[in-house]
Amino acid sequence: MPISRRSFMLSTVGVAGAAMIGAPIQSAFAAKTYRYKYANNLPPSHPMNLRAKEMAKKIEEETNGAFKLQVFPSSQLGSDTETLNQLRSGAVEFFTLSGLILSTLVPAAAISGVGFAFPDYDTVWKSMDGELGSYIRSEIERHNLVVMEKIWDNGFREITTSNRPIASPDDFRDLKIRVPVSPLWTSMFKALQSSPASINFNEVYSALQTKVVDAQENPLAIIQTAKLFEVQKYCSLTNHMWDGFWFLGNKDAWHRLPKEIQTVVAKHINEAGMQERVDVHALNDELQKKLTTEGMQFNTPDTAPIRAQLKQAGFYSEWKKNFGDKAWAILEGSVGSLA
Ligand code: X2X
Repeated sequence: MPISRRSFMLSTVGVAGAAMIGAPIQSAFAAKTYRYKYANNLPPSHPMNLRAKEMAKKIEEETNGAFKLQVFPSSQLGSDTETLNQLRSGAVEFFTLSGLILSTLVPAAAISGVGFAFPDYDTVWKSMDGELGSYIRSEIERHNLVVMEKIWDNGFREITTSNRPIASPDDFRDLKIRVPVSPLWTSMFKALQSSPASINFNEVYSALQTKVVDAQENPLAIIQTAKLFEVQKYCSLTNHMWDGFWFLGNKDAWHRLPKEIQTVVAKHINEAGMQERVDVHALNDELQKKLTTEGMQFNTPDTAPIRAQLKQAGFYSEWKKNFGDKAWAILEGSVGSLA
């Protein structure tokens, strides 16, 4: 770095200002108080919100109260579709959103959700903290949003239903399944010959309860914390897709913050994300037992014929075309050959 702010200050403020130099960060923080909103779609008890609350406290402490982050869980400010609009307009400053739903604005962001792309968590983090993640982040930035470096974990997704376990490709046929609002999700379940319905997460519980749909798919941490086990009977461990939440920021709101505050905020958001990954992974590993005592019946289908059905239906070739050769090469370079 040629001339840092601090050395610039040192060279210009002279002796009179030297007393301030020991605490340049505090003085920058004291100038103004920033109150920002962070919205997400998950229940308060999900690790995302537990870690976010901790993180907000640490940021406020480290900025001497200059930055206050208020966390709004459970889609309190609106559905994902609405909150994405609020983020773009600046009504909400931060929002965590699945890359697949974000793809309604940033098409490339869906690429991490290609069916069965990731064999395990090691591959997920190597890819998302590596070349694949940086490619997606650069696409997000091109659409005038700020995105933090570390993606937060949602997890590997499993299928729950009220009427039958999913054991073979035939069980997908005509299944009325809720999917998030995202072309890739709809396309994948159509390729499996289901009848997918696009529904925002804040309406999933009631859609299942009133039998608008018979099925949904989510990681166990969500099936537990959102109490979906109350309105679903079977859980089939398909791991058909890994999903994560990009921590997004409104660009103007971000650039209004002094550099010193940006640094503290980004540091704690990324650290909280790393801890949330550990929490979610542990929960997804241990929740099967608990959900069984809640009455859910589990099965583990062979996924090879399900993948074969996706291939045969042209799912991979269609999405390779949609994402383009360059993006697809980054994906396959990260996870191995898909089609
Ligand atoms: O909507 C969902 O199913 C959820 C909570 O997993 C996402 O945000 C993608």
